[in-house]
Amino acid sequence: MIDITDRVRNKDLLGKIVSAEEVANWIQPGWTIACSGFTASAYPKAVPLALAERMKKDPFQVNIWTGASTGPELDGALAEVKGIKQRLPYQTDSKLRPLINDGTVDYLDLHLSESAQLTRTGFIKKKPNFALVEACAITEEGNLIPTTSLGNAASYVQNADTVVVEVNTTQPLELEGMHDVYVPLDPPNRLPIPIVHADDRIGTTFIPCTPDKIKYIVPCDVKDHTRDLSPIDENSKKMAAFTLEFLKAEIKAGRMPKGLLPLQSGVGNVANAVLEGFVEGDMTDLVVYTEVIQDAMLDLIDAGKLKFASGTAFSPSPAGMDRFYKGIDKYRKYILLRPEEISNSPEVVHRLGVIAMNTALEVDIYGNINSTHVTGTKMMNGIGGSGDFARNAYLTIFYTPSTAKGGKISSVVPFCSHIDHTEHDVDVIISEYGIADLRGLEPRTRALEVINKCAHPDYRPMLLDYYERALAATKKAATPHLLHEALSFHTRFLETGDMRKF
Ligand code: 0RQ
Repeated sequence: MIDITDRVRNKDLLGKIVSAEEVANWIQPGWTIACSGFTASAYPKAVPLALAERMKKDPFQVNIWTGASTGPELDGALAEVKGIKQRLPYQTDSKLRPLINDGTVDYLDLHLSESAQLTRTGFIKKKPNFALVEACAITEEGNLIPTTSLGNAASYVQNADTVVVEVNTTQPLELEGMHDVYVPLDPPNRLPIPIVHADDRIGTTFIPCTPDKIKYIVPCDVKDHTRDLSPIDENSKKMAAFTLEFLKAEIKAGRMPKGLLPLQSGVGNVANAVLEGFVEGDMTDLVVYTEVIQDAMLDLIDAGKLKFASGTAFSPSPAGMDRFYKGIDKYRKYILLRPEEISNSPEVVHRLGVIAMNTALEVDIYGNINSTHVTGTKMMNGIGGSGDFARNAYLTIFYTPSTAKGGKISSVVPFCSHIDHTEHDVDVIISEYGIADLRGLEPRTRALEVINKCAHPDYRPMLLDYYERALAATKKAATPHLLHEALSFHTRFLETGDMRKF
């Protein structure tokens, strides 16, 4: 067995070290397991892999709560054996997604800032059967030193009577000190979260726990399964260039300080391109208040342009992870990981005046956003933190390439087939064709701005035709729509396989 004795600093706990198989055999059908992990960082690996092996011979299901998406050793392995019944609050797994869309998995798609409170206060289930948490080490007092993300781990440990710890020897002990763990009290006792700058520390460097809560300790030497970065595509480069141009104009207009306001960016191609744009750009003293810290933040630190990055997960590519571990003494001065309830806190996002930059599946001509459901019914990933930031940010930007599926789908439509973020929360929409700045515009002007600036030229005539007919039919109503026809772009695609055919 992997030797973790030096990482279990409370020697009375050494007798609780068992194999992952022993924990997997103890788990009962129908149990709820509240896991650490946010993106492919700091999720438990050894126990889920052993559980999936057991489920191959002895099929049953459990409920899995996490911080957000996880890696293949958890979501992927359990999805493969149809071992998940309930899943919350976010996922991105290609094996899990079809099971959510065929009724096998009950998926609760939650605002990430709210997921800990919903589980802590018993709205979803009184208590999980146990919390399963990856740690670097266990202290003398039984506290847990987290690894590459915090997610909901601290709340899950607080709420559970029983805790199983995976001590991961691939996670360097130098991670100790990079976390700031603060779990708010629940109403009516909640106090203001005292963060006024992205680098403020308000909590502990460990997840509070006690030796008696810890039932089992499992050694693990499986690395975080983070993903390689895909090369930045042309559309993303164009959207990144529009963003930089737009933000420079905001500085010039006196609406933002020279070093901007704290940045939040989603994950994926556009987010990477935008952050890489900052590496090339001339803005300095940048601050990040986000969920996921990615490769580009290391580039920004090395370029001397980033003052500080606060997030809940450190989730770079495998090469970025190696680079981080090699330079950890330097990078740790710039990076802090918080529970997602704090990294995504509406209160803090609002106070700091964050610039929120997230990607949509589709946008409609009035500025509503669909981030989650393909043609209105099939779950893609989930809302994640996009709503936490979009609703509360100082400036809310959504990105979308103008088309999807090789041009057969327009990502600018008359009416979104599902709405995650309403027009009231959206300031700016950017596609590879341009920037629709919707601030201060009433809906009829917004429609023309979105169509003319962001839609693909192939689809502009159809969208203008829809808008003009809606305007006439409603006698210039505040938000003109032909309701019977509003989703016609989607039904065209479903019937003919191409929105341009009807
Ligand atoms: O499908 O892979 O089958 O081809 O959607 O689209 O263009 O690869 O974009 O990877 O940036 O993901 C909104 C899903 C975008 C993501 C979403 C199809 C397209 C492709 C993916 P294929 P791309 P991205 C912080 C913030 C919500 C959570 C969030 C997301 C697939 O950004 O999950 O913002 N956001 N979190 O073909 C039908 C359309 C489509 C479409 C794209 N209009 N109709 N299919 N696709 N547009 C992170 C966290 O919260 C952790």
